[in-house]
Amino acid sequence: MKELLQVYFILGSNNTDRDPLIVLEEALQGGVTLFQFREKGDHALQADVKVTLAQQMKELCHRYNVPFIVNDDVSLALDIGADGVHVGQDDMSITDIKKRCPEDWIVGVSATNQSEAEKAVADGADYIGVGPIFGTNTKKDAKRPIGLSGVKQIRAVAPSIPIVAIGGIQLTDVIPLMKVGADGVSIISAISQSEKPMQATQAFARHASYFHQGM
Ligand code: 3NM
Repeated sequence: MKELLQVYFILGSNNTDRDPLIVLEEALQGGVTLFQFREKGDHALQADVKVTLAQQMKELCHRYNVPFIVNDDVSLALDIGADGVHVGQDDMSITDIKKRCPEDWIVGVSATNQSEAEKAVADGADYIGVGPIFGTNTKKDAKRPIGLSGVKQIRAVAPSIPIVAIGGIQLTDVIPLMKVGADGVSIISAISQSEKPMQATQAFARHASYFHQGM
């Protein structure tokens, strides 16, 4: 799981001005390790159009042997045969998801503080998304940034759960975040808004693996 979190790309149709399938494919070519479909916020697609895009993205990820995770929408994830879900604190509980989902599903949850992280561990989450680390324009209702010290504090109470850091992350943040206990980074705009998503992803992958190889 920790290796899958190294370059965790998240994308919805409104995170790019280009065709999201092309952006996703370029990122996959650059070395995305795990992908999350997150169709939320202004102009988010609904109903059939959302399902179709999700299906196309899943097929694309599978062509590159990258697991495909759905944000929040457990029914959609089950319907289209996704590899897991990521939920927030206000969504379906990990316990309820685990009752409904295939055994090999990846189930992740967001955690902003130590108590949310401890609960995620107790509930059996496969990983936690810790953040927001920095300010972000991508999520309008993001909480107050917790910085590197927030990751360090969460790592102290949850020593073994896989942690992916999220929120405003740029390339130069990767190694500092891994030094304080993150196993990987979750990125939207630094890849989706890049003029060259493949090269941007390659750079994230290089920084993450550089750290893993013992620097
Ligand atoms: N969740 P970017 S921050 C989707 O704190 C999301 O849980 C967050 O986008 C959290 O890489 C965030 O463009 C936005 O900042 C991440």
